[in-house]
Amino acid sequence: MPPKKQVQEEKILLGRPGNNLKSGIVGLANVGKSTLFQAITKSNLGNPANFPYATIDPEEARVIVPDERFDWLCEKFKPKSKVPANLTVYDIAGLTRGASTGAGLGNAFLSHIRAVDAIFQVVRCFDDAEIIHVEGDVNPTRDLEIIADELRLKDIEFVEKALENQKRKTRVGGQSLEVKKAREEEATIEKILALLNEGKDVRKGDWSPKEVEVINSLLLLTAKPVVYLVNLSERDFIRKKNKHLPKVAEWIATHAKGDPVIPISVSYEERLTQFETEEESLEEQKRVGANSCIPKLIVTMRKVLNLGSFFTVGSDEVRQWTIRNGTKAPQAAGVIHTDFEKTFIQAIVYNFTVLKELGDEAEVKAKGKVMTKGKDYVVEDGDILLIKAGAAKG
Ligand SMILES: Nc1nc2c(ncn2[C@@H]2O[C@H](COP(=O)(O)OP(=O)(O)OP(=O)(O)O)[C@@H](O)[C@H]2O)c(=O)[nH]1
Ligand SMILES: *[C@@H]1O[C@H](CO)[C@@H](O)[C@H](O)[C@H]1NC(C)=O
Ligand SMILES: *[C@@H]1O[C@H](CO)[C@@H](O)[C@H](O)[C@H]1NC(C)=O
Ligand SMILES: *[C@@H]1O[C@H](CO)[C@@H](O)[C@H](O)[C@H]1NC(C)=O
Ligand SMILES: *[C@@H]1O[C@H](CO)[C@@H](O)[C@H](O)[C@H]1NC(C)=O
Repeated sequence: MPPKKQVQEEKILLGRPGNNLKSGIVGLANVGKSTLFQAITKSNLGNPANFPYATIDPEEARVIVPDERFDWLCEKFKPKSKVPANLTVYDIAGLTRGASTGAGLGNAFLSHIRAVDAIFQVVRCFDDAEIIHVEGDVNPTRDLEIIADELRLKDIEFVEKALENQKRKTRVGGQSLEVKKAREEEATIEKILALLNEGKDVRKGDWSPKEVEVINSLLLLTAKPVVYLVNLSERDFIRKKNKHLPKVAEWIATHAKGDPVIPISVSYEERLTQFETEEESLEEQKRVGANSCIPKLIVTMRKVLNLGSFFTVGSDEVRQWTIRNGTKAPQAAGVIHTDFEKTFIQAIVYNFTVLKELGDEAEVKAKGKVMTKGKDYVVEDGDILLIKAGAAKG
């Protein structure tokens, strides 16, 4: 039997479009968020010797995205200027139970989460009598539950309001296109509400592209991707063992299947930032037999945000650019310069894998691996591009 013809629907990603996406560190009060944030900004990714950026303000940092391909390209082209990709990280104040109804920093806190595109959720798996836990004792699954509930309750409140507004639009009746569309949207909003009321997060739902558009317009908290960071003692981190970890893994498998979980020791990371040089820090990591998690955390965040990279190379500049998965050549060109999107002519493309394999650009050309692509080309992670664009119209 021949395969059924399928209408190829354009895939739409949950979340804000664009490439300048932001992540925020979230957790209950006193789980080590600010300490982690400091460790990130003081690490060689947040405070690199050769690049002119670091912490933007006390709550916002721009961190380099570590990428061996970029390092290799810089080594190869020895450019005057090297521009790596970056990720923005926010330190968001601690959440307390009841935030959705205004407790603690309440709504201010939740609006900070609304402003980021993805969440690092810090979970405390560390017993320390000296540090007072807001809920009395260390119980990571209860903490996970509290945060999940608060975010979901806030979404429910928001979606209920949206539904009310939508009903005002459909109440007029009739068969106009506008009303039909409003009715479809209303059905989607009801579906979202039902899912939330079942105790599920919006990002775990199965949505059509049209539904995704409605979800994206609502800026829901539980639609944002999450990377779980489990804060361990240095000792547990190094021996890769902690009595709470299996329960945490189980909770995440049940409530947030597929979301990445990264064990981290905030105090170890902080200690590593206290070395004068990167070499000394690396030596210490080698000595104790455990690597810093900060590079992994940044790379994982990029992945859950569906961000990939293309490169532009040359003796003047090697630069890593950020695009969302599925971006076509003209939009990728638009990341380099807004005008290029409109005046795009073609992209000259080869990729990192081919370059590394063949050794240099001349060889890539000689082997016929350089391609010319038009406006429908979907840029792949690792592509090396040269954009041809016309003169900007005045
Ligand atoms: N001894 C010790 N104390 C730490 C360590 N990490 C954090 N603390 C202490 O734990 C408390 C809370 O740490 P923070 O990183 O500020 O916690 P937070 O999650 O940002 O808390 P919020 O202020 O609610 O955002 C502070 O008193 C820190 O000094 C650590 O590695 N060792
Ligand atoms: C950081 O990355 C964003 C895109 O993700 C880009 O627009 C911005 O120019 C970059 N900043 C620096 C300083 O490289
Ligand atoms: C996070 O874990 C570290 C151990 O890595 C611990 O020293 C610190 O106290 C923890 N933070 C809090 C506030 O629990
Ligand atoms: C982009 O998405 C496609 C299909 O969804 C997937 O196969 C591919 O690995 C993704 N690429 C990146 C860089 O995430
Ligand atoms: C790189 O390009 C070659 C052809 O030039 C292609 O076969 C290969 O799949 C590409 N690799 C990636 C990772 O895009």
